[in-house]
Amino acid sequence: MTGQTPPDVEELADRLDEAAAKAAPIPRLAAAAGVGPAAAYAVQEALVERRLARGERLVGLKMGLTSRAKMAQVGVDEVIWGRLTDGMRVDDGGLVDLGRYIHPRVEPEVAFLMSRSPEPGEPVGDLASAVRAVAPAIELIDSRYDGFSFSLPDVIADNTSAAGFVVGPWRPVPDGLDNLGVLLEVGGRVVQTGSTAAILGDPRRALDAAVRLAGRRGVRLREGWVVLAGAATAAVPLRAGDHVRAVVERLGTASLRAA
Ligand code: OOG
Ligand code: MG
Repeated sequence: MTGQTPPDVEELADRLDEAAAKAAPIPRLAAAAGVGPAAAYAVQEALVERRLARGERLVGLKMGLTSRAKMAQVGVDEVIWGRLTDGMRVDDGGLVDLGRYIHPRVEPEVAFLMSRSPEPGEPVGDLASAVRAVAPAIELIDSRYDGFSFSLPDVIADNTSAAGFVVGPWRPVPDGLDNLGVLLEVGGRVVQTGSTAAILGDPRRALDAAVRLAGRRGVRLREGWVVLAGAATAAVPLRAGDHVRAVVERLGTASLRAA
């Protein structure tokens, strides 16, 4: 970890932790606290530390805003990353209790399973050998801010809105991952369509970004970790009774239900 930890990092992490625990939104906090992107990652780390202190385990990373559709939806245009814990995991086909969230949304994703820890600065071309499997996934995001509205440092501090994730069946990485059709269905109706090409041109680039950006903060991907590449389409609100499926061509389906 580099740089000076601003004195209010712990207090800001407490506010975000409490908002998530109570499912009660809070006003944006970064601008008033003078928090830029670097300090925001320190808040994120402190926020996730609270989960780890309660017994959760770090199981991977998520990339965010790796597609134009997502950048446009939230009005922030930089690639960001957050941390995934086992407490956020939802079984494939599992039930999500909406009472735990503020204004949850779902989005279709591609997940990678790491077979080893990539070296810092490892060329993108070599990263394929660090991946054991790939799967369709759904990310459940839930901004802890009023109106699902935030600046770049706000969303970084809020662990990039991470709230839950479903991973479908793992399979070996196919030759091409760069132009697979992506659908998001709610109740059997297609609500979003896209392509994996929307994810930085190829979801493998999201993996490269994960290695580089997390590496800058001293975080290295580990064997067995999951990496979410970032949504290929905009996210949609999750409502009670919804049955959500993400379908990725050649990879298959991941699903969840909301109660
Ligand atoms: C920020 C998280 C973005 C993605 O896949 O692009 C993200 C948000 O949209 O609230 O997870
Ligand atoms: Mg996402």
